[in-house]
Amino acid sequence: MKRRQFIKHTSLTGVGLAVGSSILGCDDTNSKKITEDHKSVITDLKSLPLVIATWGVKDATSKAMEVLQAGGNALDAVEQGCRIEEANEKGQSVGKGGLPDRDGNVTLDACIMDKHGNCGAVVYLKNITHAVSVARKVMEDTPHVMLAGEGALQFAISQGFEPEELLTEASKSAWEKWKVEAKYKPIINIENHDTIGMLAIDKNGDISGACTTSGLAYKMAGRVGDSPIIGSGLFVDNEIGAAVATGLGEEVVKTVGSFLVVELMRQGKSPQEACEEAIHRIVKKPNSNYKDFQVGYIAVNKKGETGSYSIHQWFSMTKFQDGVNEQIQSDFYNKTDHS
Ligand code: SD4
Repeated sequence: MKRRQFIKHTSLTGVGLAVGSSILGCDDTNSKKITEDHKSVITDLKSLPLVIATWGVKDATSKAMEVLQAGGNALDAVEQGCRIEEANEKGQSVGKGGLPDRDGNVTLDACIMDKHGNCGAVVYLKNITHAVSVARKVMEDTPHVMLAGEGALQFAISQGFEPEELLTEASKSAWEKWKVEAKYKPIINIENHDTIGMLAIDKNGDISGACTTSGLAYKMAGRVGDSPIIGSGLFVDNEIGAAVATGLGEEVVKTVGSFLVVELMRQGKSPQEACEEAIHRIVKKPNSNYKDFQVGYIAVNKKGETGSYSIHQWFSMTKFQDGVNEQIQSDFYNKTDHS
């Protein structure tokens, strides 16, 4: 996948909520009439619904947009969108076909968060492809926020999820090659795509998000990253906006990254500025060895503005808005090593 083109992409579209949700789905005739009188309003009308996701996952954003266009809510959209990549065996960092831990076990982490601030998560889940849907069940059908390991698996089975082998031939053979040298070093970017984090705003202007991953390839058995941790891998505040992270989870957890991005937006920063500041918190730490790892954030605010930023080049965001489903290269911090 070529990621040669660099596009700075702070979206300035969308102040939809200012004009009220009732007209967001209005027909063309109304749009034109309003446009003639108030030129700025046309952007607003076009801006919602919208969906963004980490990396190049147009099939996933397309599925989410299909749900949103049909009048579905943002929660259904992000779950359905993530399921596309979980089922895609070619993606080796999510769901079925994910790369295993050092011992050859595929273990999944996922979480989901709705417009009310409800959330659910699963960690170290084995043998169930759709971890994001199990996370949703945890949120909706238990008094808890997070289930781990065997308990998460048993819960999933009790909810009708079918256990299956998640280690595909391709991932098994990649693991066997890795075992020859067994170097334990996080890879900066996995070209193709990586952890999928997805954020959506529906026609009512409500926000939800989800995040799903098989975590770092060849991690230590039992290791859990940022992706299922509310506030680190994902955070949604329906009054302000939402953010989701990808990359070396340990670094995201240490800075409670997604919560930080949302709080920065609460203080008035745009999604782009907030993502940049959250990355700066990581790279500007004394003795930060940021040259050795990647972290990327994407964010959306209540107005439908979006942003993304990473430490290194080649992080991207897929965005579906105004009928355009596109992969956009992210701006990044470390320009000196990528000039
Ligand atoms: C983790 N953040 O488990 C995930 C993995 C990831 O790019 O996003 N890799 O740390």
